[in-house]
This record gives sequence, structure tokens and C-alpha cells, in this order.
Amino acid sequence: METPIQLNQANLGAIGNHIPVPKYSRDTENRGIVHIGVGGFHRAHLAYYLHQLKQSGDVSAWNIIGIGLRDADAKLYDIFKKQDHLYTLMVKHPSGKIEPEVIGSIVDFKMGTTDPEPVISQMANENTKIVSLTITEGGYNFNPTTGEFNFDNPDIQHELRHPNDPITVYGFLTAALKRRRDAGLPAFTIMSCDNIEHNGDMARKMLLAFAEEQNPDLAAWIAVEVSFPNSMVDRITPVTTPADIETLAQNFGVQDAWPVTCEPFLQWVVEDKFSNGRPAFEKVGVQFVPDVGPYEKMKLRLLNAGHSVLGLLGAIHGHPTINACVEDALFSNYLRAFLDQEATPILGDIKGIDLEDYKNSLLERFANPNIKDSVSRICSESSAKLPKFLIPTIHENLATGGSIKFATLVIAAWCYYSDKQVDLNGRPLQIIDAIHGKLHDAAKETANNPLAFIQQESLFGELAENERFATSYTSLLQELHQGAAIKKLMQGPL
Ligand code: CS2
Repeated sequence: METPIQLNQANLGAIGNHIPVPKYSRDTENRGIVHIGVGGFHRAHLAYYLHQLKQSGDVSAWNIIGIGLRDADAKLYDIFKKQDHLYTLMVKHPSGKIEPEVIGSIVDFKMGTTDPEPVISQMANENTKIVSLTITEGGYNFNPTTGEFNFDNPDIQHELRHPNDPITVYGFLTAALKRRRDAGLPAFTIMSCDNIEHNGDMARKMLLAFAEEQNPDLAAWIAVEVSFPNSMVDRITPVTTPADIETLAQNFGVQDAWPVTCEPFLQWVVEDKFSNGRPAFEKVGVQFVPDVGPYEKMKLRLLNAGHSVLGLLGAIHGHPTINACVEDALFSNYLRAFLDQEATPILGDIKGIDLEDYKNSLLERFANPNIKDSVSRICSESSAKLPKFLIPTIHENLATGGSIKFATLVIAAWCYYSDKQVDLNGRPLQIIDAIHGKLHDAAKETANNPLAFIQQESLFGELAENERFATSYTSLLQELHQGAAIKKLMQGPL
């Protein structure tokens, strides 16, 4: 094989002989979208939709300017600089086929960590029509139990006192919106693309809570002028591995320091509430609906919760990936039983969707052997995910007398996982969670008080006080502590 070609704008002609590349011209002029949180998911989803629109020759197609608000984003900043903000999206099919394509819809990337000014002025620029977000479930800064804004966060306290020195997304949004209001410019739309039920409403509620405290006049203006469409976003996007970089270089001749891998499936359902215009995304398959609520709930309570069920049980058992989990009949039966008996009953009918088909397709997507989505990615930030994906299902089933046995074992497994931090073969687990230490301490404490873990009210609400849940949870946890194999416990409810 010849030496792989370095990915950058000048080499696109040569790379185009190997894999598809952008056909449209790329300039760094701001045309519409400023995006905060340029992770793999954004690059496989919104940036890809926009790329498709531009490939189709849509003359009004916009572009994206990426923003990094975390020190860790410096890695992407450096790589993007070298690659003229180009990256490769590698779509991995179950057959083993890989379809790589160079994506060009992101044209610039700015860091807000050392000097916030370029980011604020970018967002305040009149050409910015939409600020979109993938800041993860944890990035919204709410208390999962009360649903209220967390003013205890020291970064938030700093921003409240120093409006010109923002740190979090809230400080940047208010600084930019204030400038727009003062300059008589229209507000931008704030478009959340995170896995949170009513993600737009959540972004609105949190931003208004912050703005009320910082500048009540501005808050009143935001409440009237800014729209926050809710959306359901979907595409499984595993963490890029060194092997992916190698495959792209060896098999396709392209040197890209950070390609993104994803499954073929792609979905985006959005409310058509944009205060300052939007791209014609419907031309590339985006569904615009008046109320996205039922779609969001279906996706979070089936797909995302299903992932967590497999992830936590799989981690303890020692399965490395989601496809390894579903190749194991016990795990796939368990997942299906959870989906059918605990998640589906609370969803009710969803207009235009056949839930049986949806669940069948989930199992197929999870089984894609080429995706190798690691259980460590799925279990990462469980403290932000489970209160959205799984714990509400338990509460709702407790209220109606529904089944809770499948989900209860997952919570016991989460406690065990946080306590021991190794799988059943003694291999260390890679645990990534913003409150890792707190989870570990609470889980350890179960040796003295079996309810200690679920008494963390900010995660579980009043769950520990529910006798039906507490009894079955405590006995499962005890069995785990006594060395019972997770597979044996999984057989129980089946
Ligand atoms: C996953 C999601 O993070 C998780 O736990 O469930 O990242 C999931 O892969 C995406 O939401 C799929 O759209």
C-alpha cells in the first residue's frame, strides 16, 4: 500500500480517488450554526445531515462553527487545525463493510477556555441563526431528582458574579444573547441534540433559571425571543479506536487523526420551532413534527435504557462490547423481556410507530458485530444517564403495580460495579463518571447499610423508601456480595 494521504483541504482531490469527499466549496465565513460540544455523536449526526444537504447542491445550505468549552477539547482543536476541520465518517455495516466519507460541513473550531471573547462574538454575530448543543446529559446542570438548576456548581457561581467571564454553556449563551439584544439583533434558536426527554424544554428551563439570577431583564427577553425545539436524535457512535485510524490508513489510504465511526441507522425527529430560520433538513430525511415527546420517550426508555441494561450487566460479567452481550442468548432474552415487560407498558401507543418493529430493529442494531460499541462507553456517566433512561421507568411501574424485576437487578449491578470496580474474572473495569468517588463510597457503605447506594436521593429520589423495590434490591445485592454469578441472577426473572 502507498503512503496514506494526509487529510486536509489541499489533498481532497487526491483523497477523492479513494473515498467520497465534499463536492461543495468550503469557506470559514459563518453561515448559520454554532455548535457546542463537537464529540463523535455530533460529527455522525447533525454535521452529517448538513453535509448531505450541501452535497445535494442545496445553495442555501449553511455551515457549522464548532465550539469547545472544556480543556479536553484542545485535542480536537489541534487535529482540526491540521486537517482544515475535515474528518472521516466511517459507517460500519453488519456485513463487515465499512463506508468512509470525508465530511466538510464544520468549517472552523474555537476554544472558549482561555479567552471567551472569540466564542461570545461568534455566537453574537448576526449570521449565527442557531446554537446547537451536544453537551451530554450531565452538561445541563440540573438536580436529577428535583429537576431544578444546580446553583451550587462553582463555575456557575463564578459566571453569575462575572458575566463577561463565562465558563459553562449558560454563561456563554447569556453573554452572547445579551450582546444581540443590546445590538437590536434577533435571537438565535437554541437546539439541544442531547438524550434528554424534552431536551429543548430542559435547555430553556435551565437557561432561564440561570439568566433570572444573573440578569432578570435579559431572562425576560430570552423567554420571549429564543425558541428551543425539542428533538429526538439517534445514531450509535462508538468511541474511535487506534484500529479505526489504522483501517482508514491501510485499507482506504487516508491519514485522519480522529475519524468517527457509526452504525448505518440515522434518525432525527425535531419540532419545527426555529426563531431565526433553519436549513431545509427535511430534504435529507429529518422528520419535523409538532410534538416530539412520544418519540423521545420511546427512544430513551427503549434504546438508551436497553443499552444501560446490557452495559451494566455485561460489564460485571466481562462482556467487552454490546454486540458480545446480545450474542449471548441469556443477555438478549433478558433485554427483550425488560423492553416488553417493563419499558413498553409505560409508553402507551405512539402514533405511526410499531413498537414491535422498533424493538426488533434495536436488537439488530445492538447485534451489529462490526460496531464493537464498548460497554465502558455505555456505562460511562451512568449517574447522569440512569436517572433519565431507567429510574423513571421503575418509579412509573411501582406506581402502577407493574414489573420491576429486570430493572432492579440492573440497579443492584450498578452498585456492585461501583463498589468492586472489577468484573467477575477480577479484571479491572474502566469506570468513567463525574461523581465516580461518591458512587464508590456509597456502594462501599452497603456493607453496613444495604440501602446506602439507593439512598442517594439526587439520583434515585425516594426509591429507597419503597418497600417493594428495597426488598427485592437488597436481596439481589446480598446475593451479588455473596459471589452469585450475574448470569445466575439474570435467570431469576426470566
Ligand atoms: C448510549 C447512547 O450513551 C449511551 O449510553 O445509549 O450514546 C446511544 O448510543 C445513542 O443515544 C444512540 O442514538
